[in-house]
Amino acid sequence: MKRLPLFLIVVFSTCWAMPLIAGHHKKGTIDVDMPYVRTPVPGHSMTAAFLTVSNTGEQGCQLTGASSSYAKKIEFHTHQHVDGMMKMRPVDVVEVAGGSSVAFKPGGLHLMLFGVNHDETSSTEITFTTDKCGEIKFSAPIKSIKSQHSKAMHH
Ligand SMILES: [Cu+2]
Repeated sequence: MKRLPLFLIVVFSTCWAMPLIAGHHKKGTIDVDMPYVRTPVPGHSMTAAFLTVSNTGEQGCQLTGASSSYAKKIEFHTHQHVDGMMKMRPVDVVEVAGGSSVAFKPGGLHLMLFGVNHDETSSTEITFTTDKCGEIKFSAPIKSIKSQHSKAMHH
């Protein structure tokens, strides 16, 4: 029996370790906390997702895009007052400075999901692409706002 070339052994051991790394929310210096996707209003194919992105490293990172099997397209949006009205504006990149965090929350910065895949109903995986921090994959539950409100009222 021939010995395997060294590079093949390296490739195999890297593949073996991949699921362990992918199962964790943390990649490089970027952490994703409390992600969730708002259940779309019946009959609508658009919705929003919210989460907090933290950068525990010293170097700043830019989020350059987001994708998911749950949506055909995902954009970064922010809310702005324009002529006394709240309007959503697309944002190309989201800067997360070293040692800081950025909140995507209702009424502020959010992920806008277009062309929702109604087959996925309980959770989905979202991937961020970044300039210097690699790809960040995380799982987000799909939740209705109603259930959140009733939870909040118990407090
Ligand atoms: Cu929006």
